[in-house]
Amino acid sequence: MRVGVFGATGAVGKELVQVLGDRGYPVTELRLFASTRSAGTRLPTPFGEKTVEVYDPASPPKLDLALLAVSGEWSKAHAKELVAAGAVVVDNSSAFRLEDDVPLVVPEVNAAAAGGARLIANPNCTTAILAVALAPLHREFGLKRVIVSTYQASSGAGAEGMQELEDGLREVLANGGQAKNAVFRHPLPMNLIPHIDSFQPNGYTREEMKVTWETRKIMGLPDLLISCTAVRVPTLRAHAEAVTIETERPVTPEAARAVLARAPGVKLADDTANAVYPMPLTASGQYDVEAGRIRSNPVFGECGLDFFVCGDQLLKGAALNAVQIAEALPLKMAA
Ligand code: 2RA
Repeated sequence: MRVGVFGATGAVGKELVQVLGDRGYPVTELRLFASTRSAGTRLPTPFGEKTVEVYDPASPPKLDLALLAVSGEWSKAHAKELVAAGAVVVDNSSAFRLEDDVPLVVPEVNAAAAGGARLIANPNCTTAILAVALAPLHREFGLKRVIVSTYQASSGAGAEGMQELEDGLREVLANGGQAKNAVFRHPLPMNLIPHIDSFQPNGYTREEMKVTWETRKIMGLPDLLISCTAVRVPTLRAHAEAVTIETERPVTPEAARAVLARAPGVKLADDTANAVYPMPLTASGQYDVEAGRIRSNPVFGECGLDFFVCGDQLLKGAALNAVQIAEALPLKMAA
């Protein structure tokens, strides 16, 4: 496959290249695209050293697969051009996620939705991490209500967000006072920020509403009652989520554990006697989403369950999911 990675120098772009290599994706030619600032940079990749190029809309490259880790505006402007030039496009941005004719895919949940589509949307990281654990529970017990609180790492704001956290921590530890902030709305070190993306008229942030809108679409449950509080926390690259569900049918922690233990993409981390539970430190760098702290929720009685999940935001939340989508497609090399 002739593969192009767009936004190749960003946090997700770099992971895309690495995941393609790690999973042995059949790449015959890899092209890296980024902004003019990075043009000409030579980057080591699992497919040899590559030179970063600038995309020219006047002559789109001949690709079989284009993986986009760029802004929504860029995707809106150029994704369909790439499709017209012969590529299947997997887009990480929010540009097309809610369009009826664009599948929004988490392969463990709805791989078939990709069908023969030539433009496929990759969900928001928080949604993808949640969906791999919610879907098997829904299949077994039926979901009625879902309440989520997130603990989202700095990587959700890209390489700049991670850098701002690292610089800020160093500054605060060395000199005290407050860290500077430009990427985040407030300093992140020693802080939590319950504000990710813009506030909506209903009082939720767009990040919170993405969890609602996208989970409904991926799971094919347009009326699912689901609410989210999204919080940025000073961790580097794994998002954690505390989840409460009310189910249609009775659920026990043992039964939920058994379901999650065999769910693809999930790793059970639920041994409280030995202090084993999902954490950013253990989930970072892993493909699977950790699930644990599974217990009955007394508010919803025999149909109530609480649990905690944690997944690498740059992998299952972005690059890994995009490559899994590509793997699930019936892709053929263009002539
Ligand atoms: C965040 N979900 O964590 C966003 C990134 N896609 O900021």
